[in-house]
Order: sequence, then structure tokens, then C-alpha cells
Amino acid sequence: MRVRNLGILAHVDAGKTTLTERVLFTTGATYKRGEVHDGTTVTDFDPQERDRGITIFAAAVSCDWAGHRLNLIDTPGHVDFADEVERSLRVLDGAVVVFDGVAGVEPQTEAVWRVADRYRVPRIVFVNKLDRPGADLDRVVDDIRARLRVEPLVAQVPIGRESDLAGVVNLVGMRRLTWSDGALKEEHADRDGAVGAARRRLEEAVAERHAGALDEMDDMSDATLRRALRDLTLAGEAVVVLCGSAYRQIGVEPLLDAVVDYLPAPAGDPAGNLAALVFKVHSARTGRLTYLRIYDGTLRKGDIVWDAGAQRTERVARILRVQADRHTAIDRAAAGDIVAVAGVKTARPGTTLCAREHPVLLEQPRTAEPLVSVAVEARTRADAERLTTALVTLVDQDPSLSVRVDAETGQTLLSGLGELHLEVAVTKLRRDAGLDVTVGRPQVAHRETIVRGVTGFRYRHAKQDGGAGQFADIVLDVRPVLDVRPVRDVRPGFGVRPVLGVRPGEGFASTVTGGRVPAEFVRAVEAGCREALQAGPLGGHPVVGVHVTLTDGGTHPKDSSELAFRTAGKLGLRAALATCEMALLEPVVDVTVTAPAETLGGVLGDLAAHRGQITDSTGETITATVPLAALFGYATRLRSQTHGRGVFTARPAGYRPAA
Ligand SMILES: Nc1nc2c(ncn2[C@@H]2O[C@H](COP(=O)(O)OP(=O)(O)OP(=O)(O)O)[C@@H](O)[C@H]2O)c(=O)[nH]1
Ligand SMILES: [Mg+2]
Repeated sequence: MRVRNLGILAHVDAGKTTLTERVLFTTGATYKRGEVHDGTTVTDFDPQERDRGITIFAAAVSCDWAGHRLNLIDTPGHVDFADEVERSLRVLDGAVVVFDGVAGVEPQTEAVWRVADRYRVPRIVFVNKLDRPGADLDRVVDDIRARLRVEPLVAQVPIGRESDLAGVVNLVGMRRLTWSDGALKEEHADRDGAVGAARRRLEEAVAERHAGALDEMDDMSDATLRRALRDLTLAGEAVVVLCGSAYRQIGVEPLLDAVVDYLPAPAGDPAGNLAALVFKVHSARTGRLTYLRIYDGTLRKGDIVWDAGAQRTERVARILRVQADRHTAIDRAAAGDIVAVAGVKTARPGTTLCAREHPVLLEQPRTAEPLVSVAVEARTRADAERLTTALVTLVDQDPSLSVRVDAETGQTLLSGLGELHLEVAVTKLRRDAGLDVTVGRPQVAHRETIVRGVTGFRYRHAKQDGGAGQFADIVLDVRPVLDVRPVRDVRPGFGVRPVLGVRPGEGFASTVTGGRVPAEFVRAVEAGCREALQAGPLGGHPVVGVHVTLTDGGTHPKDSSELAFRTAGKLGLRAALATCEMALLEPVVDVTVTAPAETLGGVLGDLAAHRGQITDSTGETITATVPLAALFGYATRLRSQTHGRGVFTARPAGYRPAA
């Protein structure tokens, strides 16, 4: 059977889960339509999702349409769960990006669009909620062109507006589609008036970008148009725009046709050597489930596979086809499939599973850096040990969570992408693991960087008091890697000062000549340096924006080893950093606040008082860069400043020196 693996992506509340629900209903995979607000959808099955009315975990479902199997992943839209979306995007071949017909391009939609660009995932746009008052397809299309810098190829014209929305005209094929209570009526559409003009515009936009279509400029057939739309979608040169209302079940069938027509089939060879990427791990009461995408080869029940990164074997006890929280055991899965397996013990998101004789490592998804942490503590001694196990399980499933014990206070700190992310994690500890834990106030996760470096820093690690000795001599240059960002659109009067943005990441190089430090020892020094960067001298925070050069060194004929050089790298860089001028960095976020104009003065004043830098303020919208710490409790503050009418969205914008 032919396959389409696709994700449903968007900002929070755009209607992804509702659309997924309607897709399952339309294709006959379910017999009743669930609703997010009733807690009855297939993909929001976790109790926390049902309570909160939002998607938290990416959920996979399958259905059949027009002779194809569609494997869909409904993703969360909240920025705190962006890592879940990133991991899903890594294994998908295509995506439907959903837009709210009133709100247009929202911040998290823009963010996931960029991630999809990075992974080169072909996309189709679905402008949803056209039944809502104030919805306007043309405005959303203009917004997409301007903000996402992509040419929208509008392939439908809505029939009726807002609450009178009745259907759409498909410009490819010239069909008039109307729905009444979910039942589709299909008729021929005439090429006159607005519909004819829209078809002409679509033909022109396509001909401008596609040679085959240009040849038929004067009389373009539907087949040519369809082929051109597919070519342009796959090449990422433009994006097909469809529309409707998921809630009212308008526009779902033509969207599914477009998925089959325009999005790519998975590549890969079922007869090849196994290559599969783990993108999700879920520990259920029934055991650990590992979700994977098979790129090449065929996986059979009972297979022994190789984890090339960790250099160990794993056994695939069972293979499961996933339908949200329901699983069906199958005997095999092949290239192009997305399945879950049971029995795999240690593979984490990002792990490649392959054949031992043909080891490969697939590109890992990027993991977002934790921004916020809370101290967690078990109330009883008996729970303390179980807490450690439960935390390990949490981090195992979600690489954007991390745990460390603070060296000074001895507290266990759980770090994640935001307050909601941590709240969800703590609720899991309480509900799933049944632990009685207390949780401290959220704190931002700081970073450290160097402002002034050091050159020619010599460090000698020598332990030669009898027995096998250790000797390593190294000389390091340490310098900052700074990226000076201009302040955007600064307006007078807000007290804005220039800031340094710090590029995350660091570098290592060696300029040692004459073989004074052999290559394997240079690598050991680098590994030691990376360890040293995990805890800086100011407060044990990770150190970023540092470049280290090994400029010289020396060995001992008997006592030098990789271990000795690794230790020298770690202790040497730690000592070098202690002599550098260091700076503490704090995470900042870009916030967009929308509120009634008469309340904006108060909102502006509050943001400025919390060290926010206002970057723009027009009409009813303010954008600002604000320390993440200032956002704790912001929802409550904004509510009182705007009499409950203000809304805001935030997204990470890197690190700035802490005031
Ligand atoms: N009027 C209208 N409401 C809709 C439509 N689609 C979804 N909604 C409503 O919008 C709200 C959010 O819908 P969801 O499907 O949960 O949105 P989502 O994109 O999955 O949200 P997250 O998973 O939290 O990011 C729900 O109350 C839906 O009933 C639509 O086409 N028209
Ligand atoms: Mg959802």
C-alpha cells in the first residue's frame, strides 16, 4: 500500500487535534466525532491533555484514503512542547500546517515553519476556522506571503463567509463542494466571476515558477496544474493553500486528496539494510514503548538490532501499529513505516537502530536547551529513592527535560522548556509514579560565558607517586565567541541599552605541531574540555560562547594516557576559566501582547519595569524582548492590567547578560 507520513503542525489552538479527529471520522477510522472541549478526541488521550484541553504529546494515528495509508502525527502547539514537534518533524515526509483564519500567522506557527524548512519537509497549508467571525482567507494568505516568505498558491475559494460558510470551490478540477452536517455534495463549478479570476491567478502563479505549466499558459489542463503543484510542493518553492472549518467538517476531503496528490511518498528500500530512527519513548504501565521510523530495510518481530551509537544490541520483542493509545501487534514493518516496538530497553529519542553488520548513524533531531528549573523533593525518605528512578524515566522519555543535583544546596533540580512543561512533568510524577513531592518556585536556567579570555594557560596533570603514573601537559588559549546583535527597531524613551547576544555552542581546535601531543590525546583533551564546560565558575551553570585552542603540550614516555589528557583538559580548562572574566547569562523571550488600546500604557510600563525591551508597539499589539524570569506569573498580571482581555505569546530568544 502506498504511504504518506505527515504531521499536523501549528500554533496552539489552531485546530490540529480537531482536524485530526475529522480526518479519522471522514476516512472511516472512527465512528463518532470527538471534541477537544469534551475531552473525547482520539489523539488527546492523556488525562492531562483532557484536563487542560491542549495537546501535550505528539500522537500517531493511521487511516486509509484513496488507496493510501496515511500515518498522521498530531503535534502540540504550545511552545513548551516544541521539542516534541521537532522530534516528530525529523521523521515525517510531509506536513499540513494549520492556520487560524482569524489570527493568521501566529508565533509558534512561524517557529515550526522554520523547523520544517530546516528538515526540508514539504508542506500544505490549511486555513482553518473560516466559520469564525472575523475570519478572512485573503488576509491570512497575505500574512503567509509576508511573514513566512513563501508564495501561497491558493487552490480553493470559500463559499460563504463566517457563520454562513458552506463549502469551497476546488480550483484544480473546478468542483463546487458543499457540506451540510458533514455530508459532502459535489457539483461542477463554472469559471465565471471571482472563481474564474482565482483560477487564472493560480495558473499565473504556477506558470511563473514551473516550465511545464508555462507551456500551457493559455489553456492549462487540470492534470498539468496538479503536476506543477506537486513539483513545486516537493521542491519547497511554493505552498498550496486550502481552507475550511475542521469543527464544522468543511474541507476535509479535498485536504486529504491534496495530501495524496502533493505530499511525497516515503523513500527507502524494504530489501535494504535496516536503518530506523527512534523519535519517541513512552513508558506505560504495560512497559516501555519505543516509537521509530524505518528508513531502510524490514524489521521483524524477534529481531536483534544494533544501537550503533551506544554500541549495544537490543531485541525487538513486539512490533505494534499505533492508533493513539491503542496498539495492534504486527509481525513486520518495512521502510517508510512508523511503528512502536516493545522490548527495546535503552534506546532514546535520537537513537539509530540498524543491522550490526551494517552500522549507520542517522541525523539526530536537535534538542532544545532547558530554560526553567524547579527544585523537587520527596516528602518521605521511602519516596526519595523512587523519585530518582521516576526522574530518570521522565528524562529518558523527554530529552528536553534534565535533572541535576545542585552542588551547593544539594537540591534536585528538574529543568525544562517552561513552567507548563515542568508542571506537566511534576503531575506525571504525582499521578503516574504516585509520588508525594514538593516543588519549589520556578527559576530560570542560567548560563555562563566569558567576557575576557586567557592565552597561554599552562596546566600540568602529574600523578607519579609510585605504580602506574599519570602525566599530561597542556597549554590552552580560551577566548569568547560573541555575536553582537543589533537591537531591533529601538524607540526612544524605553531606556533600551545595547546588548550582547551569545551564540550558543563552543569550539575546540588544536594548533599543536611536531606531534608533541598525539592525535588521540588531543581528542581526549577536547572531551575533558567539554566536561569542564558543563559547570562554570560563577555558579556551576553550563558555559556557552567559548572557544578553546590547544596550542602546546607535552607527554611522558610511560605515564601519558588518554585518561591523563582527559583529566588535564577538564581540570585545566576549569582552572583557566577561573582566571577569565566571566558573565552570567539569563534566558530572554520575545513576547507579543495583544490587548485593548486603552490598557496598553499599563502593559508597556509593566514590561519596561521588568527589564523588557519594547521592540514594537502598534494599535493593540506590543512586541518586546523580556527576561524569562519576568514572565513567571505574567498571565495573572496581564489579566489584571487588561481586565481579562489581554493575551500574550512568548518564544525563546536566546540568552542575554543578567542584570
Ligand atoms: N469555530 C471553530 N472552532 C474550531 C475549529 N477548529 C477547532 N476549533 C476549536 O478551537 C479549539 C482548539 O482546537 P484544537 O483542535 O484543540 O487545537 P489544537 O491546534 O489541537 O491545539 P493544541 O493542541 O493545544 O496546540 C477547540 O475549542 C476547537 O473546538 C473551526 O474550524 N472552527
Ligand atoms: Mg491539539
